[in-house]
Amino acid sequence: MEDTIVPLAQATNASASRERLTATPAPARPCRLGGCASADGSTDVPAALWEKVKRHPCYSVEAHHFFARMHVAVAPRCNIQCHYCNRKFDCTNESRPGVVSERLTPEEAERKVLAVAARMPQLSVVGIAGPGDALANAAATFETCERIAARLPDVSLCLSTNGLALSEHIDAIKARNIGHLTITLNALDPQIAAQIYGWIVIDRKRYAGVDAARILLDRQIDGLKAAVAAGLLVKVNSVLIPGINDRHLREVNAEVRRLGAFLHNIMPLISDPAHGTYFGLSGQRGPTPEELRAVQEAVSGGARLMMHCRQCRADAVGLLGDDCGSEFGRASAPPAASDDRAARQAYRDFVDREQGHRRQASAAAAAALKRSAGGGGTLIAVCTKGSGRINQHFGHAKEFQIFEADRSGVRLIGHRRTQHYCQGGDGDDEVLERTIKALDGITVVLCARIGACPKARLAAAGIRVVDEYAFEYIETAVARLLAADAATRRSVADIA
Ligand code: CLF
Ligand code: SF4
Repeated sequence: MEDTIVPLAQATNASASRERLTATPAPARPCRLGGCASADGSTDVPAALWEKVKRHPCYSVEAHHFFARMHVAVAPRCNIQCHYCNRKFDCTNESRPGVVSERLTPEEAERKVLAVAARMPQLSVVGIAGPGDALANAAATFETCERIAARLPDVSLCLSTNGLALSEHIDAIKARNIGHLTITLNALDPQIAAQIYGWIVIDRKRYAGVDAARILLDRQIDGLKAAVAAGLLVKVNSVLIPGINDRHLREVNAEVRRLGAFLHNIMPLISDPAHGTYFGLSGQRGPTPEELRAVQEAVSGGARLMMHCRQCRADAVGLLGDDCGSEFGRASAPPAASDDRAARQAYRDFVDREQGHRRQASAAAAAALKRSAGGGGTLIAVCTKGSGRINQHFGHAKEFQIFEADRSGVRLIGHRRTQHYCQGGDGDDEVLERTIKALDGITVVLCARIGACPKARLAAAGIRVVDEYAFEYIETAVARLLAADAATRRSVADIA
């Protein structure tokens, strides 16, 4: 737990030491990908919308450095069959494959949420994302939302759905003050959709083929329109499936924008025969990171893109990318007495101050990069456990956040997974080799600390690891690094 979350007291002290900085918002940075999930926070979305996203780690890149979400797995059934899903595994729409540890009743979900809230002041959102479809389990979903709203009114509620049953539940969603909704929309064309879905069920009747696809798409679009009209903040997820919908997603993105969704999340298909899915067993592969990036670039200028999705489990808990769900279960019990609402408010006050400081640092970094960065983008991998800082040892990283830096600024463009290299004080060579592969194309790794051996091994693979900027803001560190490199190049040129 200590590794995943900045303790409140520590975070507050860190903030106090930086009180001399003022909370000046940074100017919006241009982004080649057309705006990335409210990358700059309060400056790149209208004020009313910012209030709705500023503590949602999926809807705001900035929020994802600070705030945690948790999923409660109260929705086991599904009303459609996606070719990338096996019922024994998490909903691929909103999770990475992996069996949900346990399914919960609404009552169990309430207890688990209270237990997490008591230990995690960063908790800001509770979502229902499977393992089936939230609205194919409407009674359990809504009872869970009611229970959580009654106990934790300051925590937001979020649902994920395939959209088949959405229109009929819009009023119920609104009535329960569920403000954020994700709809998975993989295609607009029924011929393409028919290659993605096996069947759908409506009123106990099963449909298949293009007919099923047409019904599903009509309902998804109707639901999306109704959700937007009802004032919900809608995110659309699309699974990128090479050879099936890769060329089509530009059209989907344009429609997502036209229909008024806030965000479009293009996620890579996760396909593995071991998961027992239709795609996994039929050899349908997922996209490479380059293919995903190419599609994201191709939709540039359309709907705002989410670039920091972790395709999390249907029972995930914690900051995105740092799941601590295994620490909580059905048996987790909230403490007898806990003033966790006050702790959440104190943490939110800290984050408000910290984000102000961070925006100011980002603005200074962007100005510095205009002077020092080259024209081409530099890809930098960062070890972080949150707060937008370089605050994790290389050997403790389970993922690297990937940033691109050029004259227009520093942008989060994704993440790459790895495993803990450091195993009880010793490094695992096999893990290091896999990590080097995962860092393909990365120029520099920024971390809080690294040992001499792994540093040398990475250097031999052409990857520089820098730990001089430990605990600095990521943007500040990147700007200082590139400025130092530019100064070195100038000195070398002078000598030559
Ligand atoms: Fe959960 Fe989804 Fe709500 Fe977030 S996840 S229901 S919107 S609270 Fe987030 Fe996870 Fe990606 Fe989903 S990182 S899979 S987008
Ligand atoms: Fe699986 Fe989710 Fe698709 Fe249902 S909607 S089949 S649970 S991926």
